[in-house]
Amino acid sequence: MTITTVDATPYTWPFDGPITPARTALLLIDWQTDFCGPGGYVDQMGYDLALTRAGLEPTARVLGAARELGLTVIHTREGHRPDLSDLPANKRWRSAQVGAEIGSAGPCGRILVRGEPGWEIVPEVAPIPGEPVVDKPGKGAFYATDLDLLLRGAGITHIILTGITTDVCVHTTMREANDRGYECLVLSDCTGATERKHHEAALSMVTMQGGIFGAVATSGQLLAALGKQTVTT
Ligand code: C5J
Repeated sequence: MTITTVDATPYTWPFDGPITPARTALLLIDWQTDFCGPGGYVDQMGYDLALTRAGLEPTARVLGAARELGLTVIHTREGHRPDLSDLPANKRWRSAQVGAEIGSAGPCGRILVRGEPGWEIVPEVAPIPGEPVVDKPGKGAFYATDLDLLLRGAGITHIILTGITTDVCVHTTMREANDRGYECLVLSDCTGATERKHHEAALSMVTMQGGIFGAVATSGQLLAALGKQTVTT
């Protein structure tokens, strides 16, 4: 099996030659019931869950390949302490305006509160023992977390991003990672947003100015580069 580069947009990823599994992490961002499950935060706001669930199946395939090849796998969860002491007042107020106040009781327990059923990662892409789970109070996975320490400690220089939502937590995390010098690839079919136009715009933004935040590819393009399947776009 040969591991090679990814036929990504706007450049062949990574910029510095074939993928090196020992230096590459797969990031699974906020695959929580609150963002893609019935009764969760996104559902309570009235969005179409099909859009945020669409990336689950391809992400599960990529996760399987990453585990087989020994890539570092890291999961994240957005959520707040039960006493809400880490919840900014404006974030709480805004969520209340759309009928899904963070910390209030919903069908999946208290919305976006750590330890509640809605905050859990969905079974399709659930972590297995040994895979770190980073809990974050904000949108970016680097802010107020030890993600950077985990990555640098493991010798990671390259990050492949999946998760939800494309335009919020995935984009913020990709920007944070890019500013820290990580070489990033986002998988277009392993993400999703509450509105399709925002998903598309977010991916398009990554590719501007020569790949201002990194590159975009499909899971099929990545799996082909990893020697795991023939390319499908
Ligand atoms: C949002 C997230 N969309 N995980 N969070 O509020 O993207």
